[in-house]
Amino acid sequence: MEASYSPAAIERKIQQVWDEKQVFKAVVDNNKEKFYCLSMLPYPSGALHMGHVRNYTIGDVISRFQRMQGKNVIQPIGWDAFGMPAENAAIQNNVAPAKWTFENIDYMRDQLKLLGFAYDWSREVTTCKPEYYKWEQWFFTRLIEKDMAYKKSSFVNWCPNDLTVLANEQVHDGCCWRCDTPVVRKEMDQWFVRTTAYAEELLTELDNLRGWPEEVVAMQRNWIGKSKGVNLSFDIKDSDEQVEVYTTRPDTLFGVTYVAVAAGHPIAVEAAKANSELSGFIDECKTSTTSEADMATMEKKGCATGIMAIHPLTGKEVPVWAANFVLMDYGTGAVMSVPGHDQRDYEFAKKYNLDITQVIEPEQGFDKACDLTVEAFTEKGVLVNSGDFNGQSFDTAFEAISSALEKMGKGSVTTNYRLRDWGVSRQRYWGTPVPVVYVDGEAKPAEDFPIELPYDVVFDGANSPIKNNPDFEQTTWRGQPAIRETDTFDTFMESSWYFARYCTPHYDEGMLEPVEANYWLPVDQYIGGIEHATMHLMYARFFHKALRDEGLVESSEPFTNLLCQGMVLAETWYKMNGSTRVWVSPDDVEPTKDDQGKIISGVQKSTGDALVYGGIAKMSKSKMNGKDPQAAIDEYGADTVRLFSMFAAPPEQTLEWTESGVQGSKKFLER
Ligand code: ANZ
Repeated sequence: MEASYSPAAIERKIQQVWDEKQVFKAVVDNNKEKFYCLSMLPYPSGALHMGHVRNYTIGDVISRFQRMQGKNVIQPIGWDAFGMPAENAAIQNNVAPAKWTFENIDYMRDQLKLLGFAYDWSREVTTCKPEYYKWEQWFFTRLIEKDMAYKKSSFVNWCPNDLTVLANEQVHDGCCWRCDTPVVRKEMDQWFVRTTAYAEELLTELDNLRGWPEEVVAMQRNWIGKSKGVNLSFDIKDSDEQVEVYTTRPDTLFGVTYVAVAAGHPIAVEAAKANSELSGFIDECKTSTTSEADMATMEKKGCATGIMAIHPLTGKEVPVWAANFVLMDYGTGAVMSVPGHDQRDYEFAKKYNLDITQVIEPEQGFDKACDLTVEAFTEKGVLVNSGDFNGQSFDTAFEAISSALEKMGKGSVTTNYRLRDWGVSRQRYWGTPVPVVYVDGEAKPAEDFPIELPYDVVFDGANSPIKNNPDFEQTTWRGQPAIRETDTFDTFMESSWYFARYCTPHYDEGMLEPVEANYWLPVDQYIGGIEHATMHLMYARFFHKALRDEGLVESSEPFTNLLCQGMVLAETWYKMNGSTRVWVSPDDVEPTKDDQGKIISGVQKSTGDALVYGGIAKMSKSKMNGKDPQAAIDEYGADTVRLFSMFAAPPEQTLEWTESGVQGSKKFLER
């Protein structure tokens, strides 16, 4: 018999009774209104942090409230269990990623139970298990068959430290989001999912997401980046060829003084064959990063191609340059450069001594000065130096110039999206194997699922143990010898449909059982961090539409209401060691405050050293200011921790963790 009556022991006992009676087991009940409450699933990194505790407490409170309203509530939880930290831990500590992951899950599941969350544990989903990912593999082969997934060679962001490809979104200031290593460009074969096929629907349905924070909707809108412009072509002098450019400012056409093409553009590549300076420049561009954010700020560089283009309206000749700020995979990979009215073109023209012509003048009464000796004038205004179009406004000129071009067969109005197809190949081991085999080098969608990732592996440095491994690679396809794809999926694939699988977690005849899936979906309340505003939430919306078009779900959007909880903050303290800051845990500080309660200074309890107060910041390992939920539970009990996370701040706002606040919550409960 257990002799201890500690709060933790009591909570464990309660949870055990709940589990046995399956108190929170959600079943389809057509007599009741359903409510699907979901917190974003955790990555099993080792232990819960306060951000988890806050998110899950919010979800638990909402679920409880909805249950009290008489609704049939589903509140599931699971594990986003593939991903690189498991591999890095494996390399460092010599333990297989599977073992590391499953141990972490066991530990964190206990922590969740200790916190008393009313989950339906019978629906627990673990994404690294074949019974989960085999359906993702099956679905991917369906996408291939529908031409919604394809393979192509492309320049990718490559992290030389993690030995893997990164999505554009995973490159921050030219560096890897995980390890901060400068990212390089590399040409590789990659699998892509055609997210762009849904660009327009992803955009228009944002208008119906009234239960989402406006900020997230705006971020998604920018991410999709729809623009209306004109594709128009310049003839190439002494040739039958043309160069096509994409512009959103056809009104500035008379101000074009050069054409700039991406370093990878066929025109540049062709011209480089007889031009060593140009080929050197192209090589240089191949290795430097080109995330779109960097493009705006990096030093503009270029090289003349020696080719002349002919202006479609004036007939004047303008030089063609290869330039590092032109993206190969946006628009047509070429731009008409208008240095008078585009700042990038301006900087480039100044650097290489190219002409700058004014063709737009501020409208009367407009208060921004136009001085082309200082910078480009980028506002819309009235046309000048533009022949028959002088005096026209932006809208009139857009119409008039594009229809003039159209009549000549030299241009047409088009729509462009910034959204790119989603590159899903990763070169690491701990992920879902891409379900493709090669027969005589030709890619074929796999036919038997799952294609299992071997759990028992030995690591040799950072290289994936399934690469160059005959046991994994060699297989057959319809009786013929075949070679398996050894890339794995980006882990965002698993988190793009888990919310649907929770509805029918053990169904084995298909990816989803339609009656149950359609009863619960869409999720009524989704809760997660704002950092997922673009990637995860965009991919999940895309996936849901793809599931719909496969006939698996009826709804078009996965999440009706979205709550982005604020970050959990805490005080930071440090001392100086030479010129570096050494951060000290707030638990180890004796602060001195003035009579208003404002912190003036502090002393480190363990050493007696004087400390500097560093202000309030997001809890993080690097600043040593994270409060371990386990320690808080041991000290105050789970109820106090839950109460404090709900009452110290509204859910959307930041929450400052203070010991005095927590003690207040405890006193309240005791009373
Ligand atoms: C001439 C021009 C004049 C432009 C001007 C802007 C201002 P959004 O709105 O984001 O779609 N552009 C087109 N393709 C490009 C590429 N592959 N790489 C880099 N830049 C590219 O941006 C469209 C504008 O971005 C286009 O309009 C083009 O520059 C540039 F006063 O054309 B513009």
